[in-house]
Amino acid sequence: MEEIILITSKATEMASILSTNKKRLKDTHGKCYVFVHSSVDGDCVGASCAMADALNGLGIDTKVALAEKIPEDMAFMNVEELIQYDILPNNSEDFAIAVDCASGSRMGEMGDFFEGIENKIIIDHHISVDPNLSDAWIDSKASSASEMCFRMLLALAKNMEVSSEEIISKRAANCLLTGIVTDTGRFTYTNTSPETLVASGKLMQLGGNISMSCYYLFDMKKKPDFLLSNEACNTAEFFCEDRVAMSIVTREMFEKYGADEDSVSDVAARLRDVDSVDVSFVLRETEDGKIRANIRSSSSFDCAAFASQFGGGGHKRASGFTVDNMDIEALAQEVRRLVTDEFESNM
Ligand SMILES: [Mn+2]
Repeated sequence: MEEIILITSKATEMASILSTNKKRLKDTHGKCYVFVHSSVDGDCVGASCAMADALNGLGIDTKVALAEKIPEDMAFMNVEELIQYDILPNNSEDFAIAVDCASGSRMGEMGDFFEGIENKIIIDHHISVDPNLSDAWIDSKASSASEMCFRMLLALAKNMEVSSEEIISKRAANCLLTGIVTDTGRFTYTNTSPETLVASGKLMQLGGNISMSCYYLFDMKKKPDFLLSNEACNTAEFFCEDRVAMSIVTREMFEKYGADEDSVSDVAARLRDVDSVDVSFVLRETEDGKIRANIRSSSSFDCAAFASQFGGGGHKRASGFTVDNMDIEALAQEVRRLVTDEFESNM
């Protein structure tokens, strides 16, 4: 049986770019910023905060640049001090690391700040930029950005001739494990590889706590959120011979229960799990007047390709998009039409 190797050549390349910049940042008093996508999730928060924690420990002044507050259910990660919410003027000495996304267009209000920094690396498991860019490590087979960041930090430890415990604190290990748990759906999605499990075992040894992450990110629900999630399931429509499910969640429904913005984040997966369903959609009106769509599939239906028609992206079995200036019923009608066409012609 082949030995499972976590430190690959790309992990090593990223680590060596970081060590080179460590010296430069120290000499010039530049700062390092870690950037993530908007509508944050456990993976991008976990990966970015673990990076900031580890790099600060190595003497690189690092913050996670975030335009939005992290959700309350991630408070257990205890990372507030690592986050900077202000957008600062660009300093030519700064260094940027994009994790779980590859360009400013995915970063909301932080996008221009990221694009304005010249020296940067990208660590991402979504395919959105040329994977051959020298300063990018794009691995669509990796379970999560957190798994990739863990492997990069192991390479960095090796490069600096220190132990992994010295670079990866208990908090960082817990952040990384939380990211892996999030993006693998607690190790149940097909992106869970032998490498993912070995990495997770090592992160447990470093202090990560799987059951805690699972409780806060998957199981714990506030009552208003639980009630809205149930209503979103109960009012879902099924079409294309029950192979498609769609739920529409309006502001009115949120207000009826006083439920949080992400209270329906589990609904797409619950609908997808119905045995006849190949693909599920949840459309919800956001607080800022947009419509957010989440798509999940259990079959060959390509969620990322579907989302790209609306300027979104993601993975084959899970994706999303956001639209502006559109009525939710009109969007639902458009989604019904497109998905019905696709089922009638290809599926
Ligand atoms: Mn991710």
